[in-house]
Amino acid sequence: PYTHAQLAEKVAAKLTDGRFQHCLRVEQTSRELAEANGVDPELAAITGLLHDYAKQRSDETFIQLIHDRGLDPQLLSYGNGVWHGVVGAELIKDELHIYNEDILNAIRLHTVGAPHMSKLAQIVFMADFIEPKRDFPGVDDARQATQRSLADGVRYQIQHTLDYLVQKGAPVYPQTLATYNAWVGGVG
Ligand code: DGI
Ligand code: FE
Ligand code: FE
Ligand code: FE
Repeated sequence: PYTHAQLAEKVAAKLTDGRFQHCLRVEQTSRELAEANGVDPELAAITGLLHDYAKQRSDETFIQLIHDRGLDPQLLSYGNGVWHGVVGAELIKDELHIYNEDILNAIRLHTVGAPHMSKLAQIVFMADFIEPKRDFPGVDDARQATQRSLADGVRYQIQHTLDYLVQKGAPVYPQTLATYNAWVGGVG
């Protein structure tokens, strides 16, 4: 297994400096949320560090992986926003030799969420949304909700994300809608 410094070096090599700094902030926020919520802080830190590892790969890379790994063909109708997590986990296995399914699942769903999310997955989902440099209308409400409970934070974020996608007229990945229905809509 790689040391933290080795992993950070591998992440940095695949990202712009700005995106790498975001990963370091998500790492730290994940560590703090883990401490507050009874999750292994080191596991959360590693997952936060790696969450956007695949963010800056080409569309062609993701399209090829969706075909080669037999992933959900509906993915082809979306783009980097959905792919870098759901498909990006394949690159973390291939290139970093990390096969811990708790880590991989949290990364797979860090953008779209899921009806059922582990505490680790909720932590990284929220850390990505509220890390210290995030600045959008509502971010302080999101931080407060997350302090109340991870579940309050998840509800806040998925409602915000669905609202944002609808305002833009962007296509909503079915799992994003399923997350909304499960956490906000009161279905299931
Ligand atoms: O990778 P980050 O920028 O740190 O943040 P992220 O992984 O949470 O979000 C990446 C993008 O994905 C964001 O611009 C919103 C977008 N997104 C999330 N759910 C959906 C989506 N885009 C589409 N088209 N459909 C979705 O369901
Ligand atoms: Fe991301
Ligand atoms: Fe996110
Ligand atoms: Fe991110």
